[in-house]
Amino acid sequence: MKFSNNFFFGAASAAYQVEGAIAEDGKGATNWDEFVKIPGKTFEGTTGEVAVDHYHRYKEDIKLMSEMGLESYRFSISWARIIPNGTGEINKKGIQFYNNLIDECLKYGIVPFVTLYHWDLPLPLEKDGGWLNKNTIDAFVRYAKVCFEAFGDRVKHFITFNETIVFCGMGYLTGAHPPGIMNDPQKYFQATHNVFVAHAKTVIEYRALKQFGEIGLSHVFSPAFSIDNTEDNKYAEMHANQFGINWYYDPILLGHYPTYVLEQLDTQGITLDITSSELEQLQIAAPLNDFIGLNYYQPIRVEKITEPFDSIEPTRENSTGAPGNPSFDGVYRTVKMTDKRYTKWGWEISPEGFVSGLLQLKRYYGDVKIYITENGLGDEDPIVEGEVCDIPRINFINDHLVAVKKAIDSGVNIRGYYAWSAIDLLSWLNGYKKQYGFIYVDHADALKRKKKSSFHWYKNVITSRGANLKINCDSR
Ligand code: BGP
Repeated sequence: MKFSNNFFFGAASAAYQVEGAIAEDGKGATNWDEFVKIPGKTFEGTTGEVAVDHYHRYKEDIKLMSEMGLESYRFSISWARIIPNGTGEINKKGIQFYNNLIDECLKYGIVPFVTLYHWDLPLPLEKDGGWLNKNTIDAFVRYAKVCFEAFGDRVKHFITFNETIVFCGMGYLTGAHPPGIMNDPQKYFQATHNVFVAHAKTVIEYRALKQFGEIGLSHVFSPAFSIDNTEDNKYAEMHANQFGINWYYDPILLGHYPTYVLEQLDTQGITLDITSSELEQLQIAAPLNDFIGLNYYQPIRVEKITEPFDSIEPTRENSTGAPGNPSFDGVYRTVKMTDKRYTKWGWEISPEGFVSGLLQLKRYYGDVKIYITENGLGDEDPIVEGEVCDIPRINFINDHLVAVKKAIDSGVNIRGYYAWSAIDLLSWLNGYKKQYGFIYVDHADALKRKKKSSFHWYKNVITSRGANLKINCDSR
């Protein structure tokens, strides 16, 4: 159970969830700064105003990460810190902040892995139509270029977008994320297409700059499995994977859309504004893309809907990953199974589903380079005699790292693992109650940092390159 020396053991975060300082040093407002003001949108009305104050405490945080032995830190850049209104002037103080953060990582030999878009869109762009407005594509490409030129000498790993399916799905189908629109598949698919084009144009731009680093994007990886072997439910599995995996991965890795989904959209009367030059950009960019990032939390179990059903009003709870929802087109629903294990938030715990999904991905896309850019357990960590004893997180990450190793041994080209998250942070909709970090943040005591049990455990994993992982954990 040893991982090779060129495999990154990392951990991740995102600007809005850790930084705070939302209006400091010239930063512009974002879609999220506005959205969280709407009553009922987030748990107890939590906002990113302070978050865990990483903006001011990044030195302390990076030092702790280095004590943990972290090899790479995945964080995102807030577009509105770099270009406050999204398209206009560049904010020198924003550039300075990320220069400092990057340099701090490098000081300790931690490789910075940078996400350019982890959901916080400059507010003026959202007001002008956000990802439905094709001007946002060009604005993003310019912002990306500014980042490449400012940071590319030291940052050699860039992720363009984080989880298109989530910010577009929650933005235009369930309304749980900005811009808060519900049940509008037309807008949802158009937004995803515009994001893919923005990715493609950015990859082409990156190559032209000859920075000799890597670029890719991170997708949710939630492989669908039928609840049984009936023909109907197997069909539901295929349909769910076409819409949840192929629609997202094909345009990036193969440079075109899956025919099945295009035909389905046609029958559903969804017509997208896709130009031939955009399709050409997708094709040109696909072979220039270096890797795909996978954010794996859980698989989905699906069954075909055969009877008419009452649609479920989306709530914060049911739109954030717990099973029970019909698909937007009413073809299948996700199912909670009695023989599976679930987290307190109802997310299935399935390292075996991870391995099966990875093997399927390899069969479909071949030898593509993969980073696991997120994986972790959201929990309310127990505090025993002042110590944060997050044993369930240790078990979760242990079992998923074992799954990653199994997949590598079966020929899947995985080059790194980033636990979500390095430090406790703001969950978009679940506030501070749902914790993911190796480092605890005490909200009752001036945001003091404290090492959890998992901190010491992960340090050992990294030092031993996985030799301390427990392999026989099937009985959990
Ligand atoms: C992913 C996001 C992360 C993070 C994680 C956990 O989809 O990329 O930013 O939030 O999910 O989600 P949650 O906080 O809802 O449990």
